[in-house]
Amino acid sequence: MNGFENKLRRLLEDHEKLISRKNEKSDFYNGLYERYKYPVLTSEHVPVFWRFDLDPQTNPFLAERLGINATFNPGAIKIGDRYYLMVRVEGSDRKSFFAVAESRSGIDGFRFWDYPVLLPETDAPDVNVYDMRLTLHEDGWIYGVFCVERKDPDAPEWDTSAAEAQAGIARTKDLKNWERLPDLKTPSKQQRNVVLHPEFVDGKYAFYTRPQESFIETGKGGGIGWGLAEDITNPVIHEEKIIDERVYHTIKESKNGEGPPPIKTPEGWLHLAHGVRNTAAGLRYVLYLYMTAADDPSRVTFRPGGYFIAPQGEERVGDVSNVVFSNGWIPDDDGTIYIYYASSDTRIHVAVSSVDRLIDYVKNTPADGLRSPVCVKQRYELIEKNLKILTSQKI
Ligand code: M1P
Repeated sequence: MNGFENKLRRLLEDHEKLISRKNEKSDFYNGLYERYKYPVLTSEHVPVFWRFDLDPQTNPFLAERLGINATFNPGAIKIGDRYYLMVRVEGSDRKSFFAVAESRSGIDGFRFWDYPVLLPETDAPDVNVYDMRLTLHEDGWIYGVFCVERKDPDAPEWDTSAAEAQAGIARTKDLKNWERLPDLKTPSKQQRNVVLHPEFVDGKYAFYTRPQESFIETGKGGGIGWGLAEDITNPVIHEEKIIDERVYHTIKESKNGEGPPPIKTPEGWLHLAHGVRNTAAGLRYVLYLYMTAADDPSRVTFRPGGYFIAPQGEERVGDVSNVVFSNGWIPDDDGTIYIYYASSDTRIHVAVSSVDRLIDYVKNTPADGLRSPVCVKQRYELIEKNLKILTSQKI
């Protein structure tokens, strides 16, 4: 066997070992969810045949030809007994695209399908597409709502980084064949983190939005918005109202955004979102939960204070450090919830919880006190109660 074949065999064996590795619960404990030891997907999980030219005639050094930089921010859905992630795969050329990875367990064994998604375009060419939210809508379609980025047409010629973000929409029945619909039109100049609600509201398609004035900063805009569109094939939101605003000195002081589509529970709609604050070391992204009314998904009923998941250990480091972001979770028939979150725009993890635990969390976690003295009072109440318990039990 020559050197080329040896190297190729080694590459394929190492790759197979990685994707067939069993995941294990980590030692982390907070009673809310279990973290897992290994990321469910990294750039190394991407098939060897997406990266290398395997022909010794055209690639005698078996060199990587099309590198992969990261796998992150997946949409998620369960169909039959399989768990699917719609992964944001970013090439070493910085362009993102979507690819489906499939698993039988939801916590490990995710394998990419042979080809990434071939996403049709509108008349305005896509420059970059990312962060698809998958919604199984009651109209029978699976919708993918994602961010589509193009150069800002209002930017001066010399400014080669000014971008405009809008919500792209496509739909499918099988995650393979996609129909592209027009981009969502809203009163805002830019949109990111747009999510389609799974049910009709007043007979209309309901969207969570995130209006923003510029590409990075939300400016005077921001907050998680809400709007209705009559026709999904010509999606226009005329009125956008903010249902979860940015708040001074909280985890969502700079900006926030809806995560995956909310989950319907007996107590209302359970929402996962990200909150962003600024620090001397740059922006810090964490995840938080909130709940809205069963009969009105735009009316917030519970707003637990603080974050639900924050980056830890290796999660804190990556292309955009100190970030956790989620746009995919899967509620299983037995009440288990698989929360897929990416760390530092680099890799994908899973945290496992349940509907019951998350309802308990949103209902019983005190709301943010907004001021230190109020927060100390909250903690005093907890300590006093606990000391009585500990003393009486003589623990
Ligand atoms: O880099 C962190 C995240 O930044 C953006 O989120 P937001 O629009 O809330 O700032 C997104 O581009 C997201 O993909 C990215 O993970």
